[in-house]
Amino acid sequence: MNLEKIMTDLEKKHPGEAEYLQAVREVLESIETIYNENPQFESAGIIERIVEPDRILTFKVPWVDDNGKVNVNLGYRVQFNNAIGPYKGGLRFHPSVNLSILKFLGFEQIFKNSLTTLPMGGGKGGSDFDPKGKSNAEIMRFCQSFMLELWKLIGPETDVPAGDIGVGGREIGFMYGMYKKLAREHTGVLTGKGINWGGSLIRPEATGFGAVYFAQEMLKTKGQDFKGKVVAISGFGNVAWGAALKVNELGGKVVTISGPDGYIYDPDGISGEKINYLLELRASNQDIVKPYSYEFPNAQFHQGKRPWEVKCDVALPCATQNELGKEDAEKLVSNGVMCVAEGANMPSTPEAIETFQEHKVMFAPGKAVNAGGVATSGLEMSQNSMKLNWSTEEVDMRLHQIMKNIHEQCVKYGTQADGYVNYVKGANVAGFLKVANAMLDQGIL
Ligand code: NDP
Ligand code: 2IT
Repeated sequence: MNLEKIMTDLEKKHPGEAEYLQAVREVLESIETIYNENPQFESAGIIERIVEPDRILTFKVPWVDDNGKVNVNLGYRVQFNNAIGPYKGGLRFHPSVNLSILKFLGFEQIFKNSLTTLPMGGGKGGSDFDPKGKSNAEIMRFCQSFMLELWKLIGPETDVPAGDIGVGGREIGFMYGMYKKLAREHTGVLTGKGINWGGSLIRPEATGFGAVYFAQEMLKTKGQDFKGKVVAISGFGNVAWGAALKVNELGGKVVTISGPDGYIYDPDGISGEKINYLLELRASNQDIVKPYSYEFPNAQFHQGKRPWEVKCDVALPCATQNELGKEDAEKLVSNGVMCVAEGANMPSTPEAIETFQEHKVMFAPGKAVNAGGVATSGLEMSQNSMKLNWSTEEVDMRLHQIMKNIHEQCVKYGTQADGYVNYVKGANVAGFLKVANAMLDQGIL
């Protein structure tokens, strides 16, 4: 593989798609050796085929706001690769959404879904719609208009979207309702559904729970656990919430949460009633970080800053891509961080990852750590197919087992001669091999 040539060609073909190119480079760097050892991959053009999505669908989403004004947003679905199962991946509603971001997320999803051991291909979609400050009725009208186009492109055996930033249970409900009306079918076409109409127990918590189960396995390799550990978390959305709950349950202390405007440091720990209070704030569509510091006076709000300057044992970035840079990584290292596990997708920059690896800090990438979300989506699909509901214990047990299994795969393919586990390499190689072999079996498509 001539990595630099592949990257130069891709940059020419897709100029300015920084996040997509960043994600591709990381995977190619990890798999270079194994790719070169298996010439059948090269002769089947696996790299050239896997880096381009099967198709990208874009559409207009017109909707009327509460003042009667007509608004137009862009809608997308990137169907990246379906070698091992139907396209599967979330929908993101955020003003920053563009093709580069959705292509990076769809590309990552291929390998993440492969790691789960479940039959799911990779895809992603969303819109540049900003849910912040919108009324419930506006959210509903937007979701309905979005689905009016999307429904033709998806299906329970074709492409199964779910949530991501800005898309939670409420949005999935509105979109599912519209799909059902148009398709005249009650099927598992979306995951993250409500518990009374086809959803799975534990799906809301799954990404955060899974991330902490994974970090628990990392700590175990050093004979450690979460008891008494100080944990810095960024964001306070779906993933951060689940992670905070599980860290508390395992005896750790969560001292930070963050939003786009800054972070909260709460030395007393963020648990119990404080988490319920945060959920109330979130439901009201407000910024949540600043009001928290008014309610709990021991907590400090640091405007415009990121939580990575706080002394912690474990860091769980759970907000968004490229939110942890080289300087942040250096700060964490100098403060003695032991383990960094990515709840979000690609939150650490390549320079930050290099810093952790140079200092032999345990570091694991989003595609391994946060795979519990999509894995539990896969379990929701299984329950929908069987028309059965599993208990909380059953889903949680399967999720826990899947996370342990992903950890084992990372250790298998990522352990270096000095014993340090390169989880980035491990996750990329394990995820890639399964998909590449499936592509070999199925011919040039
Ligand atoms: P949510 O919308 O529930 O929460 C996102 C959180 O990140 C919020 O606290 C939000 O703050 C903050 N945030 C968003 N954009 C920015 C930004 N530009 N700068 C700083 N903070 C920001 O999303 P999720 O929790 O679902 O997703 C978080 C991450 O986890 C994403 O990377 C997503 O791709 C990934 N992920 C999600 C999964 C899921 O099942 N939901 C599964 C696997 C990965 P505020 O609300 O105040 O704007
Ligand atoms: O990034 C992700 O894995 C998700 N947003 C969840 C995708 C899913 O289909 O559950």
